[in-house]
Amino acid sequence: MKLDIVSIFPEYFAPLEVSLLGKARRTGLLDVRVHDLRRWTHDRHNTVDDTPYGGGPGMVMKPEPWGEALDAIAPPSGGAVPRLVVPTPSGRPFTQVMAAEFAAEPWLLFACGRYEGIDRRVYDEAAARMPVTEVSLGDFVLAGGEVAVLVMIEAVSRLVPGVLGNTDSVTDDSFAPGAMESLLEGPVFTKPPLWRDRPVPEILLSGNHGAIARWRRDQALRRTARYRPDLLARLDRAALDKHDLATLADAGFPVDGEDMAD
Ligand code: 6GU
Repeated sequence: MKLDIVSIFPEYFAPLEVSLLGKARRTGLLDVRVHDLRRWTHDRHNTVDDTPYGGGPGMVMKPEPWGEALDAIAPPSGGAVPRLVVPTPSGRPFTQVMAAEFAAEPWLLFACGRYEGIDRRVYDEAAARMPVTEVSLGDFVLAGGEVAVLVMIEAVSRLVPGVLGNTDSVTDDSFAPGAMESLLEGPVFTKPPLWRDRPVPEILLSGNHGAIARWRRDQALRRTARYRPDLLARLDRAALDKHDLATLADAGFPVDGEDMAD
């Protein structure tokens, strides 16, 4: 998978040399290129921003350097086109589903805005020749898109086949498609079985895999009820058995039975 990143702070991306992602780059699974936007400026001060038309606070990123950057990285006459991903608090929410969709793409181009954002015409022109997705990490404001891009690249890369050592370690994740789709993962334990007078839950030592799966699902349901009641509303009722319904009712979130009319 090809990943291009354009930023006025290329140093932000040093962590992509480390750990899982560093290894995936060295083995050729990920081809990451970081570009300094100022390379596509032509004035003495390498200006990338200007005051907003219509007034208001802050500065807006000028269209010219961005236009040249996108043309250089993804030439208009070239065959393949990347998906342009722009981090912004006013974008669509980034989710595990979106991460999986991005992981299936051959080429992503991340455009890191700073200040109040990038001149809108850059998006409009890019959208005429490549897919463009504006993405938000949540309801808070970062000073720039760089850290958001690091977050997205980590979430996407671990879904690229071969990047994680153990391929099934993603299937139990919170938000993983399947049984955990709308559930938060519960607690985990390892040796020793007794630590500072605190035992590991006995069921996990029982060797009864059915009972362990049931216990883990209960923990996930309870944790989701506590921290993310909004996710419970998304649970597929048909996928809830009697035990799930009892667990949720006990956690204070009774779910209507199928016999109840909506
Ligand atoms: Cl993706 N970018 C910025 N600058 N701020 C954010 C964000 C992204 N997501 C939440 N806040």
